Amino acid sequence: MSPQGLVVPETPARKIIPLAVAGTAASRAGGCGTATKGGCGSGSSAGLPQQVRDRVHDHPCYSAEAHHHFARMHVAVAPGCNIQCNYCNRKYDCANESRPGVVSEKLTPELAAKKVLAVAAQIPQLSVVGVAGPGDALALPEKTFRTFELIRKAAPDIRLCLSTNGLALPDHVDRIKALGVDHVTITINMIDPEVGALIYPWIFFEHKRRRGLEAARILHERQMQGLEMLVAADVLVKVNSVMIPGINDRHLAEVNAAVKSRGAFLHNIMPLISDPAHGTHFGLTGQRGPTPAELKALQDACEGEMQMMRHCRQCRADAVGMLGEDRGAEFTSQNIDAIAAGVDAAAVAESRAAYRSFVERERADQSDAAEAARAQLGTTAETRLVAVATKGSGRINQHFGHAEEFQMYEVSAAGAKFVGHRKVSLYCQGGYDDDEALPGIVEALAGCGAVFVAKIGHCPRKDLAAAGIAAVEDYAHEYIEASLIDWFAKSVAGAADIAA
Ligand code: CLF
Ligand code: SF4
Repeated sequence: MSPQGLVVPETPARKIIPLAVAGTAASRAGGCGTATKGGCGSGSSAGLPQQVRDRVHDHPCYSAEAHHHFARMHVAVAPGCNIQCNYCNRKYDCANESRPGVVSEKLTPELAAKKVLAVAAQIPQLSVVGVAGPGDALALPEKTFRTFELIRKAAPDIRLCLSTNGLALPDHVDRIKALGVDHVTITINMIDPEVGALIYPWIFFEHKRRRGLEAARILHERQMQGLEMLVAADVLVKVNSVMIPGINDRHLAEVNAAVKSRGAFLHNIMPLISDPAHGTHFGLTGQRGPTPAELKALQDACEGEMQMMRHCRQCRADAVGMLGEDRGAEFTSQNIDAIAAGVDAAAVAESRAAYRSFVERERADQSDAAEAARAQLGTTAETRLVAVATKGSGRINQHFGHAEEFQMYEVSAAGAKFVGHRKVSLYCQGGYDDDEALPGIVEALAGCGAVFVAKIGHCPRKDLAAAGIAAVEDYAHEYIEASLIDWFAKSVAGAADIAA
């Protein structure tokens, strides 16, 4: 049964799952959430101790699988910063954890807590609230901590998350732990101060502005100290690194090894976003960001050292909703009061719990389906890169024309592995300029053997085919992983319609 008030995906009879397996899944309804039998790709929690799995199971950033089902929100309570990054313009959000582009509406801790209740009442998928800017969460820590206190009281089951540049971190680890903040992100772009001096023109530390090598050395030491203290306190640490070609791209493998050896849980290497319009030092001096291929090559090279996050959407400091969507505009300081008025916090918490139970069953079923599909796979050395149009829930449930991004999977004898996403312009624009967007979308999907969609029109299907990309509608509304594996098994056997 679906949680009250929640629209859950339809579950059409699957063509690819033996009945006996579906029965097994049903009998595990409400089970312990062992949803990762492997194959989920980056961020998979397979192989982790159960206690750690439980802590990342519903965190959309710490678990690639969870990001299909759970939402996050950021509360923009931290306006100030204690360092300067060359990719940041203070007019915009902190680029460590959010995309520069639009200034967030700053909130007081009280308003932030109210906003969490308002959002939770409308988005039962909400599992985590983070403070990620628009400056640094620990530059003015009292606002951040007061916010966490209020949220903890109002919605104790929601996870708390914090993102910081790390400079002030060693001073606050005890408080972070005491407040029950179980997930902390540190942005670490270098371990060599020579590299750091090219990224950070100054820091403000112990009442003094420091520059150059001295600044980078202090920042590095504080980041490593903070990371070690968090790990010792049993807080899960994710490290974000901004990949800056020519500056730290070759250096990030060393960063990866250094943070892994200190116990970081997950590494998220993000592309530099650089645009002269943002007015940043890098934007104005023509520093480019990495290409998707360069980013993937670095992530691949670092994989194996530790878990790599590949599903980051570089969201805003006031982002709300599933990763890849932003419903922040629905919740402004003007309407939060009205939405929050009359919200019954206990009923909302019940609705979240019901949604979690539903997702548990769904994830177990998806996992069993993928396992059953994998049984068809032989020992082929072939791989296929494919794109999927999805609105979430781990299903192929979006029309080609409605997709603003495609999730990318690499399918091989090992299963279907999530390897990232590609953003595109919306194809379906109500009949206006539809065709103009198409060449860009086809280009963005270059290298894919197929694109899986809930539906697609004749015109884009034809253009994709001309580019060697098969449009596949056969698995509409079915599970992504099981469908891709099934398609791959058939395509390797020569039975599927592959244009490549
Ligand atoms: Fe927010 Fe960051 Fe927590 Fe996630 S985001 S504070 S860990 S709840 Fe996630 Fe957004 Fe990427 Fe950050 S997709 S930018 S990694
Ligand atoms: Fe900007 Fe964030 Fe860097 Fe501070 S830490 S300068 S807010 S990108």
